[in-house]
Amino acid sequence: MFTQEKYLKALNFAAKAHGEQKTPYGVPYLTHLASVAMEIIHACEQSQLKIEKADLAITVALLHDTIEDTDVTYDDLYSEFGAEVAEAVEALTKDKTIESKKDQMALSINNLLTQPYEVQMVKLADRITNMQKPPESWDSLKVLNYQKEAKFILSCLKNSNLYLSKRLEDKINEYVVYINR
Ligand SMILES: [Mn+2]
Repeated sequence: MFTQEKYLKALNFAAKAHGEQKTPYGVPYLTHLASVAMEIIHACEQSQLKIEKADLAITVALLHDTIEDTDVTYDDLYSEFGAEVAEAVEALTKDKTIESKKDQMALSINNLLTQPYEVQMVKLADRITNMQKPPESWDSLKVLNYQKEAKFILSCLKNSNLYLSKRLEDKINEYVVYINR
């Protein structure tokens, strides 16, 4: 349903942009992007999303951290992938000039709510992917707050996709085992 050409264009762009960057688990950052894309591909199949919507969701999944974590700008994405993709990735980007992390997330969610469901889905898929075993360096409070934040994301974006909402709900429930470890 998704063309190889489009997938590879976004994957290669993300690979170059993230370069040597690693995940908190010490593996190349591309593994995070591939995991988010995997969640999105399953969701598109489960929900039988139209091909244009699936194309957008998968492209945005692969590019979703480029503005936030690399030198890539909105204009770069605009010229390579067009306005729809650039706006989607920008909405998925936290404004780090805002002091409080809570406000950064709230504003990003507000921006996402103006985006189509297939873009909101990427935020759910991102959090599903990030609800793995927390890094050893996190204390219980940080783990608890991460679970709370996931609940907030789910409550705001649950209408975007039933399958992903259920996936995230399950992940949030399973996460309890990490809170008092
Ligand atoms: Mn991410």
